Amino acid sequence: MNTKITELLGIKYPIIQGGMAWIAESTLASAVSNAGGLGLIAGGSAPIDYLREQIRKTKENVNGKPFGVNVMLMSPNAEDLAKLVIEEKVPVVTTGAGNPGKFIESWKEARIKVIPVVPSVALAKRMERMGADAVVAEGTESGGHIGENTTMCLVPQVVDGVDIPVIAAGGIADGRGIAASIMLGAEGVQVGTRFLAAEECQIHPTYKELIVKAKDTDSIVTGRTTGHPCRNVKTKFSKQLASGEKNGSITPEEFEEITLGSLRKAVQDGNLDEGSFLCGAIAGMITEVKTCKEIIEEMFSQAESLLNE
Ligand code: TUI
Repeated sequence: MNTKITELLGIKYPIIQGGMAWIAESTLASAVSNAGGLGLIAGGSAPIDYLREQIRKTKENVNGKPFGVNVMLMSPNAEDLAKLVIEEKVPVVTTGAGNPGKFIESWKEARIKVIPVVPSVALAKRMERMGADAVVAEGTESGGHIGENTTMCLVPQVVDGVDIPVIAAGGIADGRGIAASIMLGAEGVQVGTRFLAAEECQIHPTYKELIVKAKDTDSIVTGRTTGHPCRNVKTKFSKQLASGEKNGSITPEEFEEITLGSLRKAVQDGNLDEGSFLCGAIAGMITEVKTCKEIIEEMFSQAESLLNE
């Protein structure tokens, strides 16, 4: 499938992997890039030396194929990572959880393709004016930190609002989601949750099992009281957080304290009592662990037959 995104990024399939903090490291990123998509290393709030090593490992693994780094703008390391991607000549940068405006000029000077993730038309327009090459329009179906608008409503409005290519994200895990995104005017998709259940994804087995066993109603949003809503798998822990926020027994400050480090506890320890297992609302549709190559090829073979009907 050739689109403006395959052309812009020099990839076979118009699919980029979500920049999942603590999760998206060189093994997953390399597998996605080697399968013809764009694999990403997530900066999250990881130390710079660790990220430099992950970038170098990925370069070795992908044999000249493109890959990217996601800069999470709320991280205290965002400034240092913004410099590191230039030093390391990373081909593509995506950003999340903020406005990357102040970094765009230096990234463009370094010939980096810049693709901010946006939750609104206003921010998409601002990013276009500042020189972004494309945007990811991410609906509230996504995992992790989310905006309010849905993929179905947000994507066509962003498509109408900007001239740069738009990548759809949030709730996409099979070929139907890709075909629908193309119908909404997107030139590609960003997929996170489906890759949680990839063989190459290095998360704790308990995390993968939660994704594979999830039903349609098994995601829940916590953190609304803090201003940073986050979609996760429904567990006893996340349900207690959500109900504590609702009835006022957990203050926003207490919420921040309880959830500090909770993503690491999920990803590395599979800790069901204190871990935040971030996932998108589409987790219920995912029932099998497969390789990235199988996932991507199946998604596009289904999408192409639907689009050619
Ligand atoms: O960033 C994400 N998803 C994430 S980041 C993350 S780590 C984190 N954990 C807890 C709280 C906050 C972060 C886990 N998942 N997706 C992209 C995304 N970007 N979603 C929403 C936004 C966003 C929000 C506001 C982008 C820009 C923005 O701009 C506000 C402004 O400054 O104009």
